[in-house]
Amino acid sequence: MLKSDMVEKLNEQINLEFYSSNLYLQMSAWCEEKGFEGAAEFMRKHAIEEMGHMNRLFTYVSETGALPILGVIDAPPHEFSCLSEVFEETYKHECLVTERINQLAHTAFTTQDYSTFNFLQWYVAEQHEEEKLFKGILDKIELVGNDGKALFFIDKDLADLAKSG
Ligand code: OFO
Repeated sequence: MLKSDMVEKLNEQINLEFYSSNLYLQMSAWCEEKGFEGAAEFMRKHAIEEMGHMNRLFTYVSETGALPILGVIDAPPHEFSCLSEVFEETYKHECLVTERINQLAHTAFTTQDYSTFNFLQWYVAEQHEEEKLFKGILDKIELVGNDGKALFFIDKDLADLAKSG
């Protein structure tokens, strides 16, 4: 049985995962509109992955006899100045998610909710991967620069990444 404070925090995380999914889906639309098809595909795939993160939490809350409650989800931004800004924002967002997961794990541990602490380990590992992934893309963009030709290759790279992931 989960403590009500823990349920509330897990529900907040459910909402944040929805937001992540919407953010990446919205970013995919921006990429598509600007002709970055590879980036659009990558973002769209990642939006689906975020729904997976949401679902995993939803199932856990539900299975422990508590009620998942879906709240209002903020609208994500839909205007970006360039592709590198999009990826700067994704990396910033993933760092925020990591912070939230760490806070959740801390609460679970300090309240001796070892079941939730154990459940959250998957997210701890996943956030490491997510930060690595987005930081890697960002570094690559910074390396090749922001001009058209360079971005063409970045876009191709993202298309490959979307296919392999
Ligand atoms: Fe991108 O990890 Fe969930 O939010």
